[in-house]
Amino acid sequence: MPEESRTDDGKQSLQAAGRATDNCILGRGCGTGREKKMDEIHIKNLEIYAGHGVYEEENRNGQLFVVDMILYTELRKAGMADEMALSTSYGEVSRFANRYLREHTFRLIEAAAEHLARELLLAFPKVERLVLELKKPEAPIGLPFSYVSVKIERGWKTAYLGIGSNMGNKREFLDFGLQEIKNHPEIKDVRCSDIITTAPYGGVEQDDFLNGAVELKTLLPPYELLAFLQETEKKAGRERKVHWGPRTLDLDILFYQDFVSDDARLTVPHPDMANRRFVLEPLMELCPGYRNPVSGKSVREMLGELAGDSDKK
Ligand code: A4P
Ligand code: MG
Repeated sequence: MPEESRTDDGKQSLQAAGRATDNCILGRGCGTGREKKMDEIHIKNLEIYAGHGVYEEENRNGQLFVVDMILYTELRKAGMADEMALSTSYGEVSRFANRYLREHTFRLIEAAAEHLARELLLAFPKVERLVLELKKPEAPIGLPFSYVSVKIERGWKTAYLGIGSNMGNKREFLDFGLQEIKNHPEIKDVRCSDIITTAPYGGVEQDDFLNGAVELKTLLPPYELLAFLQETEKKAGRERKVHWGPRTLDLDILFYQDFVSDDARLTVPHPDMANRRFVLEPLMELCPGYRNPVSGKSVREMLGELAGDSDKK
């Protein structure tokens, strides 16, 4: 893959992006790629009696666990309307956590916290992310201490994918890929651009492509999202014979929130996107104001710079 280009003024541009208006056509905050400042609901020292531990008697007898949570969400509408349905009930969250930790048994508090955070994020859709601390004040250590704990932050991340096909029934392969994405339990709010027919880019002589872009929210970290997409490509009969060659289904991660990685296994943002009309045009439909966290340029700016130019070969 080509080396990505970093600009010195990337950081400054990102600050400017924070002031830019949200161009997302859904108006749900996917406009710039930066994590939004959110309101918070706090739950402190919630006491739950449950059976997590590596020793069998801990599982059998149970002990006290104490949970602290910060739920990041929007509270403005609920605050203005004084309406519970517009917020997330701290009572329901507390009872959910109590039930979940009592009904399941984990050896590690790491596992108990990880699974509880996931289940809370799936069950309470207004919560964008949360910080969860799980304390174990009666851990069998044999020394005086007040508690041991793990503290994790988890949440929904917005990602953009490029999808493409230029073999067989291209439309069916794209529909299959999209359906797999929609069916994943840790992916939601999936939106696809129009699908366009594009001439092959990159010098390999091959059939025309169908291309599009997909917006989604996911609980999967970047490498887990990549693994799922590669698995989906495989299910669609994808074989890797020629670099940049024909494929039944290609699923690339273009952006993952403001995550940056130049690892060959996962390069994000996609390093060549600024040269690819077949990537930028579908993205323009979904998120014109989204800023590349490396170059600081928005999708609209990248496409503007490509205008007149055909895809650079
Ligand atoms: N990889 C690194 N970063 C990523 C990322 N952000 N998303 C790694 C997905 N994969 C990423 O990919 C090769 C390796 O890239 C993987 O092992 C993965 O870990 P691949 O899908 O096996 O091979 P590829 O797709 O042939 O290579 P590459 O470099 O990803 O090519 P692109 O960028 O997918 O371009 N012309 C038109 N009109 N439309 C197209 O869609 N696509 C390509 C391929 C060429 N010409 C095209 C189109
Ligand atoms: Mg690819």
